[in-house]
Amino acid sequence: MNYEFPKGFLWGGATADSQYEGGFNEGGRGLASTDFVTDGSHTRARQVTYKLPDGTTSSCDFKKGMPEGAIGYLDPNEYYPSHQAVDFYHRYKEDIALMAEMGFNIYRFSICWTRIFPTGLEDEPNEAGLKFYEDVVDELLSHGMEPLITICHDQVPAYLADHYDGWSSRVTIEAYLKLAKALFERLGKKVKYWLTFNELNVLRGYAQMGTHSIEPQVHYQAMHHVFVASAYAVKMAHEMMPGCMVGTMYASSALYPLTCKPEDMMAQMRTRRLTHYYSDVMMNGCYPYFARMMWKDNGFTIQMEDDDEAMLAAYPLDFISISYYRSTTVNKDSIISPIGLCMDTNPYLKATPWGWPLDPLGLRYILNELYDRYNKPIMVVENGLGEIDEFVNNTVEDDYRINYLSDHFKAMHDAIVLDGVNCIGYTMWAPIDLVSMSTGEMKKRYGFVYVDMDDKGNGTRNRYKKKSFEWIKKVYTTNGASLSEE
Ligand code: BGP
Repeated sequence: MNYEFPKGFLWGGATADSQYEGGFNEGGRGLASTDFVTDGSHTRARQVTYKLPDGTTSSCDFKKGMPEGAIGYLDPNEYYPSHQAVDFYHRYKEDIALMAEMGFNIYRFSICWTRIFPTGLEDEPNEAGLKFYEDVVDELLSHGMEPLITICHDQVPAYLADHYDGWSSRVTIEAYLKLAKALFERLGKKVKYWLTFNELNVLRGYAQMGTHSIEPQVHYQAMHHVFVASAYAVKMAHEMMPGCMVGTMYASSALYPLTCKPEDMMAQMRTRRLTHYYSDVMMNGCYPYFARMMWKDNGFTIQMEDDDEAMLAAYPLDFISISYYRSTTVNKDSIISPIGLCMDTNPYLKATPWGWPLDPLGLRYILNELYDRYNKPIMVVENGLGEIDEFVNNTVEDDYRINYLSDHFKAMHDAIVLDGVNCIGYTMWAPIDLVSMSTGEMKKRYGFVYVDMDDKGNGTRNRYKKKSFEWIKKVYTTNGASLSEE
């Protein structure tokens, strides 16, 4: 089989500021909600630490809410991985050179909101923050790489979370649009591809949404504000940067019924709708009919302003982007979170040490499912294998990573070439080892490049090429053709 991809296919990697960048108190940067999130482990969830109005301190799961009036708090006895992360802030030139060496023609990174607006409410952007990202963009362009920018990756300025309850408030819409405008003004001539949000369908709680409550009523109202903010950002982007492409990213595990029992099929359909809820609004420009049924059945009231629905209709996204790591099963007795998440495994599939089922064909499945539904270009902007690497003789023999990616690339190729899906690019998560989002661990590694750092942030943070480095270089520089020999 010839696995060469269509000419012009974009190949690269993806990272997020809170897991990669560090420099949390440099360049005038303000505190972000993610700066209060501690490390975790297989058994202990990551915690966000906070202070109550009476001065006492406590913590809770980072995806949960925290008591009303509580504010983010840095405990000197805790380790907060976002503060230094793996130090892209000081090492971006070295990292971008490594990416170029691997043959990337695109690199996806996210903006730390509080580098540009330290509280979210300033009238003018922070020059040092804008300059940092402009330097990153210039460095990419000098190596022939397209920047793909995620405007907001799972965070809000801590000030907006503490004083306005984050996305519960329309103040956060205004603050977000100020951020978008500052970025479009400064980088618009150099950057064509933009994502308004990351994994928007699974955002939750204080760390990601800035909300103190995770009650579904609060969540769905906050999400309405996110949808509206995204629509206004699309409008602004089209006006300020003609020819640009704006998308949003959705966490897109394939979802299978556990059996063909009609009850399991119904459970699959119902659960799937809770995910499509988010992408339908932004791709089709209106809430799907089942959204209104869901609000009614649960007694939710979504407050809208007069123009909101017209904005959603007028400014749908130009393309859809997804993360794909795993598939999931569901049955009539599955526990489904209020936002539609189900994490059941699959008896036919092996899983990673973190229990994520390995399912390359699921990528072909989801690409078809989304292209059938929206018929707009798709980009896979996250996919990769989190594994425990053994660092020996300054390298890692990571054949498991090569096998995982090879299988997923072939499935993506088949979706494009055999099924006709218009998938235009792929950015692998994460080309250089960084901190895990779900656990805050360093030992859950994804990269082609090993970073000398442990779960508590100890280490030189020096970079070392793994075996997969040369392999990916061959895949990317032959536009997939080298896969034909495997
Ligand atoms: C997605 C996030 C990323 C990233 C990835 C891998 O949910 O968008 O930020 O971290 O998952 O997950 P983890 O780091 O938990 O292994």
